[in-house]
Amino acid sequence: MFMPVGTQATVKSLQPRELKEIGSQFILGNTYHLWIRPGDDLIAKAGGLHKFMDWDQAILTDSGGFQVFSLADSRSITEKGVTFKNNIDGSTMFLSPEVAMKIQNNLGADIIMQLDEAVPYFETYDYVKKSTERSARWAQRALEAHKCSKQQALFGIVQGAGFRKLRENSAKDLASLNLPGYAIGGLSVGESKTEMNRVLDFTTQWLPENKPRYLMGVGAPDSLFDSVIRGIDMFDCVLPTRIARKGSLMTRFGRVVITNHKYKDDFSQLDENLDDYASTHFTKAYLHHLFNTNELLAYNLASIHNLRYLLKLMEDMRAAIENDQLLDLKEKVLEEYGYNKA
Ligand code: PRF
Repeated sequence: MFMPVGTQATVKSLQPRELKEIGSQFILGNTYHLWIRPGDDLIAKAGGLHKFMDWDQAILTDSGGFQVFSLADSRSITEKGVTFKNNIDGSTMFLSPEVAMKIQNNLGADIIMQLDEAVPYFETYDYVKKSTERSARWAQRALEAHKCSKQQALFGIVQGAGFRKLRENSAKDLASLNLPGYAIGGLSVGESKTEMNRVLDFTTQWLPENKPRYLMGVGAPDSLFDSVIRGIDMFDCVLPTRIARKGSLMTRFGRVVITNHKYKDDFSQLDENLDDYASTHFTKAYLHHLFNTNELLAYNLASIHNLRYLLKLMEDMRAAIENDQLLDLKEKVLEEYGYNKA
């Protein structure tokens, strides 16, 4: 499955009912951002994140571990946790495995993530080893802090960058905690696709087969196929909604940059093969016009379209798996999308 990203308790420009209509069963929220604004206490007071944002399907919240990576210039890490300089008002904030659990217990998501450090891919072996072992200890602490609340499934996050032995140790450490699911982190952070596949090739074997495996931050069609083939079940990514807001549409025949002049008077549907509201009601010329005049509806329609493209792709993959036709589907979809062109 693919989870649209709703960092700030909203998938940018979409109403929850629109998300439901395109078949989204899960969305992803973010501990760090919701902790800063509006605060997890406020969301608890509102009755939890589902109620606050009126989303009656499932939610997964990420732990803040990605911000340890992306806000590297304004944070410091010790065994205890991570001190951040709040990027909104400059104040100092402390996030530990226990605090990340408390925040996520308050938010009330269905799946919650341990605090980890998403390690930069090209760090030295010594640093990655130190960081990955610390993340495994943080998983243990998260589990202890979480024991009182069995409603929420706690997932651990495998790190270890490109080092086989460190990935193996990390996966085995987490597997020994008998968690309900496992994520693979620290990928899609600047390494090549070949590198990512190489790491997946040796990492998934250490994770239990009967528990979901979640590859964090991946959403390009070719990577989705490559990862599902290697045993991954769940994904999230800002890609479809982020590129949508820049006017880039994911379609059966590849990316359509709708701001391109050639779409000015193209009255064909956004995508003849998709069944969502945006694709079935509007022409390329209309969306081109909306982007050209900076109209807000542009973001909504393009985002609905791209998310539906990916959710449908996952539906097709699930059906293909049932029929043992995943490799055929991969070849057809990627060929049409234009990946195999020299
Ligand atoms: N850790 C956490 N969130 C993440 C990642 C990670 O490694 C990634 C890496 N692609 C995306 N989101 N906690």
